[in-house]
Amino acid sequence: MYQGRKVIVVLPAYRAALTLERTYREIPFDLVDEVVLVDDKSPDNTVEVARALGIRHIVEHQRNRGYGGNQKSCYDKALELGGDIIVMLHPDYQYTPKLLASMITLLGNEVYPVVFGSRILGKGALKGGMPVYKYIANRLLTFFQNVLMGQKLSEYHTGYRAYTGAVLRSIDYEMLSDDFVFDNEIVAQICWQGYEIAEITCPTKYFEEASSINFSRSVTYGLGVLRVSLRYRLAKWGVPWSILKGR
Ligand SMILES: Nc1nc2c(ncn2[C@@H]2O[C@H](COP(=O)(O)OP(=O)(O)O)[C@@H](O)[C@H]2O)c(=O)[nH]1
Ligand SMILES: [Mg+2]
Repeated sequence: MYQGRKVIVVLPAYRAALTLERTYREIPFDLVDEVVLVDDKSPDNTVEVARALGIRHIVEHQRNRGYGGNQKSCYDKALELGGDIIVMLHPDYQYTPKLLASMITLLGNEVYPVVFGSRILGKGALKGGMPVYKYIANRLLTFFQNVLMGQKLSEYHTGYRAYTGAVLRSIDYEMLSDDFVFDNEIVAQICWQGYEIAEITCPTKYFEEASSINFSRSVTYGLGVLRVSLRYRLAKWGVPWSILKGR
């Protein structure tokens, strides 16, 4: 609990057996009430590791639905458990759980309803091993999207995000893609509702065991980001886009 609010960390998992334990052990359980792990039909023993760690809320997908589909199950479960502050933490240890307290505090004190851990604020992205092509694409896509959506984010592509339960209850995330572009479409829903997104500086970590979107799926994702930005701008000019209607 924080300031009387129920705090839930959701872990979207796929092939996370090698990194789940060190991610889980750094979660601040003085603040975090529940942990939800959704396994996306991992071919490794991710679920066994989760059980051995004593994670109480484990949801197992019967088929691999993808990163977006995984998140939908994460948020459904977190809202079902009455989450007021919901933080998505990738179980591949690419994002440090040590920033959870700062993200929870920002939401818990009602300063902002959404907060992202930005790998672009500060100078760590390339030093942390982000491939150069991803870094350049990140910068260009972010610039393009800021212009078209009238926003001023340092990046749209981080996987480290925290939302209040109220925000997630007000947007219809079920209708979004099951693929990686889910992370970009949900930003469009949030901005359309007028919620402000805070950003905190977050270290970048790329290493052997960590999972990372490959080149061809990055291209699909990048094209998806361009589509989201253009549809959002068109919606501002009156061309309706179904995902933008609230719940
Ligand atoms: N690659 C992949 N990751 C998935 C899938 N379902 C859930 N995930 C989880 O989604 C998160 C993001 O995926 P990842 O490959 O790490 O992409 P990254 O954001 O480029 O590092 C990780 O925590 C994965 O475990 C899936 O079908 N494929
Ligand atoms: Mg990753």
